Amino acid sequence: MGATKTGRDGASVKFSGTALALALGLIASVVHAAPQPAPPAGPPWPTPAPTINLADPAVTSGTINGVEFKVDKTQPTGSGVFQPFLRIQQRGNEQGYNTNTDQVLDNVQPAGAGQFTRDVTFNELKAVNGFFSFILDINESSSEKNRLISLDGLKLFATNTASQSSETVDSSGNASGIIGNLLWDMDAGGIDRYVLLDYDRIGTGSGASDMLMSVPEALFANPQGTNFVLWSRFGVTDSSNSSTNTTSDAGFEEWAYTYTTGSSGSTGTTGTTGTTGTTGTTGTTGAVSSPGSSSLALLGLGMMGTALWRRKARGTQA
Ligand SMILES: [Ca+2]
Ligand SMILES: [Ca+2]
Ligand SMILES: [Ca+2]
Repeated sequence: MGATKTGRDGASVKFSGTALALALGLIASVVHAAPQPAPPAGPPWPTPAPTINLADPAVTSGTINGVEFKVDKTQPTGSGVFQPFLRIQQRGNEQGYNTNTDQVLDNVQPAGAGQFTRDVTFNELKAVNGFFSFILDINESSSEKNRLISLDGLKLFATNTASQSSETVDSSGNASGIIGNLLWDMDAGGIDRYVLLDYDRIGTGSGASDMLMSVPEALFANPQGTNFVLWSRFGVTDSSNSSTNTTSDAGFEEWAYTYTTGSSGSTGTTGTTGTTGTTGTTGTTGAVSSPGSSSLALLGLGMMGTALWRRKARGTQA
């Protein structure tokens, strides 16, 4: 503090020097302001790094254990089948699996037949071009901080037990009481994987654009169960920086299965068989040709008339 005792003049000189330095700095910054630095490619990504980063604008798809995850903004159309079967919602992190039973884990209620959370049979699913297609519609707040969400757990089961209700979880908090044959696991082999999603890139609203998950047909070839169960968990991976978080917030996340109805094309071929029936009608037209003899007679009369007129005309001239 001894330096402050320099006296009023000294302090004044010191202040002027600072003011001058500030002024020079401003001029310098104005002079060097011409080239603007490029904006960052995306938010600082969370650690550990995502297995597939679908929030990164440079990434469009990735594969985990043969299942592809892809940014897909195709809206379901009238020509295809689009069936939601699981809605999950909770702040922080959330998990659930499709069942007809109400109030299981973080499933959105009501559950049951005709609802958005329900049992699904393998008979309902249909592979097109070798893949079963599932669509994920996320709903997060659109703010820079909250728009990210991590898909941390995903398991596919076959089961003969409908309307399951287990809420048992393991030491990591993942559902562990689902009865069935495990067909696929994102974290298979004891490796913790996750997919990072960005609401601003993937879902611009409920029922709009989505992420597409393509499951190879072979995976469901011999499921050993009549019912299909999908369990998923979101928001467990939390980013370590203060500008973003990957936890769950806002509205529900929704899974649906979808496929295009290529069978309508073959129905069109059946229509062609109907044309053969029309050929039969042509035969009937042949029968109508008998009254046509009268028109032939009329034609004959007409020709006679013309001949008479010619003769008459010739006669007048002679
Ligand atoms: Ca979020
Ligand atoms: Ca995981
Ligand atoms: Ca959400």
